Amino acid sequence: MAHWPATTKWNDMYYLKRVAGGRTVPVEVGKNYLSTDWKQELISFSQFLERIQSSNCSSVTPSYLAQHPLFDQIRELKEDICTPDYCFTGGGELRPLNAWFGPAGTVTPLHHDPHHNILAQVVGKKYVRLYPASLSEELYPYSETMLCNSSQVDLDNINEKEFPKAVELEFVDCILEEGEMLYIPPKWWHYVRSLTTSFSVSFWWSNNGGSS
Ligand SMILES: O=C(O)CCC(=O)C(=O)O
Repeated sequence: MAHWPATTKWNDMYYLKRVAGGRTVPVEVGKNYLSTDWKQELISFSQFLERIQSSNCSSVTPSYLAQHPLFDQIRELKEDICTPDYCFTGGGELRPLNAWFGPAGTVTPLHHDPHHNILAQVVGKKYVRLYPASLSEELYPYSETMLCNSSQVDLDNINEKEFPKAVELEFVDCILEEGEMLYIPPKWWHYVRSLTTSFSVSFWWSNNGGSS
């Protein structure tokens, strides 16, 4: 990623404000999308940048610009990104790129997606934990259709009585550092926590003719 213009430009809040400040974006507010206090708000990108700055110096619940196709909305930011060649393996289709931007402490709870994924870390760092797709039963997915790709297990506070099978499972984890990309295979469970202000881009693609 060293050649991406984003790696130098997106650390500069004034640049982000200049190219995107006046635009409206949806942000998630609350512990995470599975918690009862969770909601979405539409605010200007400038307001969001201010929230990131104040969130990093207080304990307020972080706002998270999560899984949003920001690059379809703001051409300048799209031009700062280079799609990795890996995304064209398999001959399938690249889906709209998603932005994941927020302060330290945002959490994307354990879930899986049907696509190949390269998660590219442009600004800051994140803790990422992965469990193989084969462990679905041990991770207690929700039964509701809307949430059936999410686990009921809260990795920050595992309820051992309710979810005993989740306790001793092996996993792989890493700290995804600025300038690094991580490949996440289809249906692999992943949990992500930002350790600093963090701006990532996810590239999702499918195999030719397949749903995964
Ligand atoms: O970075 C995050 O918070 C979550 C990323 C993710 O879930 C994804 O790329 O599919």
